[in-house]
Amino acid sequence: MHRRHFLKCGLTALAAGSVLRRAIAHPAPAVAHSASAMNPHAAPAAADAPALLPADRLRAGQALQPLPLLRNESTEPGTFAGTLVAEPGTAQLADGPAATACWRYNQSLPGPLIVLEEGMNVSLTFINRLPEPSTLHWHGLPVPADQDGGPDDPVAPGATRVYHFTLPPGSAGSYWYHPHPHQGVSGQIARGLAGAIIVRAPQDPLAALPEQHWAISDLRLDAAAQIPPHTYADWVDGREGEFVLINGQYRPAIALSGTHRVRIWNMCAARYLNLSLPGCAFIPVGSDGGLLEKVLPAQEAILLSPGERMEVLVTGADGNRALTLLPYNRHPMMSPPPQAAMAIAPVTYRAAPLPVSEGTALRTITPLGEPGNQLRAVMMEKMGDIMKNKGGTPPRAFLINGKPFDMARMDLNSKAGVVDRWEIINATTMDHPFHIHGGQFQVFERQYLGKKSAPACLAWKDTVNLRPGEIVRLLMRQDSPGMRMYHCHIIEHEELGMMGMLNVS
Ligand SMILES: [Cu+2]
Repeated sequence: MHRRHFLKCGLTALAAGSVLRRAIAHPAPAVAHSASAMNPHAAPAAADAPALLPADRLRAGQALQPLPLLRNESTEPGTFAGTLVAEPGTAQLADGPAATACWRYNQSLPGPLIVLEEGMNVSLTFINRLPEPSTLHWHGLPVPADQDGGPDDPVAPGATRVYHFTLPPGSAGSYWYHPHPHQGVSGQIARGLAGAIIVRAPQDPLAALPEQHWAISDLRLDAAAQIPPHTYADWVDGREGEFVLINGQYRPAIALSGTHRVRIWNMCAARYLNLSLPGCAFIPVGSDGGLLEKVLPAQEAILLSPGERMEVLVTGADGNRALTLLPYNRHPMMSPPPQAAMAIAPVTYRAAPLPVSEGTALRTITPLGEPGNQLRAVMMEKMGDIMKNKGGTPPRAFLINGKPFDMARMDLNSKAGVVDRWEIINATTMDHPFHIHGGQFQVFERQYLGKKSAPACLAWKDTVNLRPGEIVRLLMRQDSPGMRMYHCHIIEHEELGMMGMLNVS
């Protein structure tokens, strides 16, 4: 990393307070421009970065396999009972003798897909066979606080924990599960622990379409095809595995048609997925919390920050294409931003008449209405502290409202049933995806580069990206009392302090 880069980092983020004042006074140009200028185009490889597995050693080109399904052990209607066992194992990702040591749910990478229905009584038994505490967090699902697998509720190595919840009407959507232990998430996710959830609705205008699921994760593999420890840059920027996997497969061959309803999960710890399929376009029909209010216009690319999901239809002409990650600059501090597009899967696309058109109503989403409570979360970083110490793990210098996460401290207050108006401010020089536990929210305004904008339609979300200097305003109602986390979903930032607790009474 260039010395000049350090100096600039130090100058742009002297103290969280001054950054905040500047971000509010001049919402962005200063911050955004200096951040992009800070990225050297050819940053030298960090001293602690391992040699990587040559990409041609990875198995590629096999047909995309559907995610394995978690078996419902219950025969009672309206009930789902399943078991997830987290344990160390191996996966044969590369040709040659070395299987990759990884951590998996039910020996599957990613974990099995859990398909549920609105109204279901769900019990999920978690057996922790890892050598450290873990939890299962049901990302985005409206489950009671004490069933949400937060860091306050660790499951010890060797222990079993049963999570119970009932899915309310209107909760259909694409969700996921991942570990959320205190100070241990990044290592567990980097080793492969995550899985997808789909909740189905009794009424769904797209129910007749065949589905395709792209659970996208990434993995770093060293020359021996093993998962190496975090580098210092991984901690500062968030760790991006160099190998992007879809349903656990490297560059799988995808057969796609215009009738497919495609659900996409970004399960990466830090990688932003700026997806495009040159020659085709994506038609957004769903967000984190299920179908949008209406079908949106086709777009050439869709951006999913870590933790986000989308449902799309794909339109275009017949042909052999490449699912591609376009460069997206999230302004990392130590790593160079991507300069080139990266093909992640060959796609054979077959055109078909689209089942819906732009503007078609998909469902009714009732606006949450007048807020009864105001909450504010300002994401900050003390870059000077981070850059002072360049070995091991950086200090806990990623903050919300001036403080790193402390499990003994409630940061914000809310009441069950009351609509909270959240104002989230990114007063840092990097992008951060903000996630709130407990259910879904409605973004109603963004403010970036001094301009306010509203979303294209009403949508349910639980994770929203904020660019440097950006402000997002949203409404959310917590439906049950208890403690809820909110945090940056770049897993390393969360672990280095960018998290807080909401006390819902
Ligand atoms: Cu972050």
